[in-house]
Amino acid sequence: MRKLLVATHNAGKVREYRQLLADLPLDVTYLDEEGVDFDVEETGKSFTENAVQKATAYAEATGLWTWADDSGLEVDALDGAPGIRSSRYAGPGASDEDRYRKLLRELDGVPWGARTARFRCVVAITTPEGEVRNAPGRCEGIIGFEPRGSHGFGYDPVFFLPQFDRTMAELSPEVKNRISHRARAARAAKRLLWGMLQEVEKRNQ
Ligand code: ITT
Repeated sequence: MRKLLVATHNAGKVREYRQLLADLPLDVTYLDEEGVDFDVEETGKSFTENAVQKATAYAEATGLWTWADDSGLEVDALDGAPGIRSSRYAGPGASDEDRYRKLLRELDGVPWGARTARFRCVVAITTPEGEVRNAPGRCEGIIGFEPRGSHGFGYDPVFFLPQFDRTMAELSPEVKNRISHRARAARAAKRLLWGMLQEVEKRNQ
């Protein structure tokens, strides 16, 4: 079976993609499993540029079909910050909790109605031949006043979803994987991937 490298070092993402890609006719593998231990610097100005940069670099290095994403949180009251800097928001070596605590401090005094935010994700897929496709996904919510819940990762404990009356970290993994920015981007990207695989089959016939 053809291998698909999911190019991330984030254990939370690995867990979610294992579930989301389980039904593909592909052998899904990860950077650690492949012994790939270098990092790709994210120098792009958008989630799309960074996702394409990651997918391309790891496909070139490994010769495998590669799936990479870039994701983050945009907070309206902070003009879209932390945005593409979401993983670096509290500096190097910071934990998920350091990052969401910093976010809560920055939003101190901002009322409920002005705490609107969204998670964004772009998935990029590249082939070793250099073909590239990408798909976006987003999920709207509100930054709560305090963390709640223990599922998920990253900013999930402070990302409140009014339609569920729960934070993302209070949702079961199954529900998060249906409604999240990553799930939406992944569903669209899976369709693109099917198309790419079928094109290759046709060319090889
Ligand atoms: P890779 O680059 O190795 O994939 P990363 O953690 O650096 O891992 P990103 O560059 O995509 O990933 O940064 C995303 C950051 O945004 C991540 O550190 C989280 O803090 C946050 N984030 C992304 N998706 C999230 C989600 O589903 N729930 C909570 N926080 C999320």
